[in-house]
Amino acid sequence: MARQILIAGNWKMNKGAADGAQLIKDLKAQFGSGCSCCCSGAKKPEVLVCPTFTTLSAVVAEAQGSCLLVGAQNIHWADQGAFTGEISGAMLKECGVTHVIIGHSERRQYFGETDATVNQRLKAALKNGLTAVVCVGETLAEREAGTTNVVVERQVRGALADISADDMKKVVIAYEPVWAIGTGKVASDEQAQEVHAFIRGLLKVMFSCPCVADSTRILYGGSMNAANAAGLLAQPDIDGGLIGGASLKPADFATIVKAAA
Ligand code: 3PY
Repeated sequence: MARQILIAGNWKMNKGAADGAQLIKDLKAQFGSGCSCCCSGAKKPEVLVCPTFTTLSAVVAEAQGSCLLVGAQNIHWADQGAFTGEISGAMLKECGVTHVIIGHSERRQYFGETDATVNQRLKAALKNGLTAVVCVGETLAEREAGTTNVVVERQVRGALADISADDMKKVVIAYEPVWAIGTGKVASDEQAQEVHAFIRGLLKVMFSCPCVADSTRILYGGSMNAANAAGLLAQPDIDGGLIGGASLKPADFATIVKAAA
């Protein structure tokens, strides 16, 4: 099954509203009017940018009329209430976002995110009609101990607990080996493909409908950049990328999008 490629930029805690809007202007200039590099031709990668909460509205406004999609980097499971520092799905929708990243390893590592909270956040995203990019990935110690598949399986099963085959239409999985995040180290094409194929096989086991495994997009994340994107994106089970630092550089991000087209 042909899966539409998704190239997603995770801006992390970078770019305030003015800088974020400027980055969108620069991206539009890279893509040409109407984002021709990603909106024309037979293959049309989706392009998503995920700024900080306070930058969302400015970026949504600047992205209007272009092919750029806008997402957030987190969502709380409650609709409202005493959850200092959190944000609800309704609030994100009010800003005009359509996507949200959930369970990034930085959230798991620094903010106590667990498989259970990832699952709660995912349910909130789906309830609010948002497409979720759910992140999984092993640490270096786990890889060296030979437990990559065990860890990734636990994370995927935990994140997707009680999620139906129908819900999966709005779920994207991002495999991001923790040892490749912010380190400049990248999984080889083969290492990445191996885990992606494992995740797809797992989805086959988890969902009785085979179309779930065939149609769910699995992105690679972790130091994907303009130089290594083409090799990674050529792998049969890699359906796009979740890009950190390179998504802040318009020319590099555009190169990655072009590599996917
Ligand atoms: C990275 O590429 O470093 C990322 O964390 C993408 O989410």
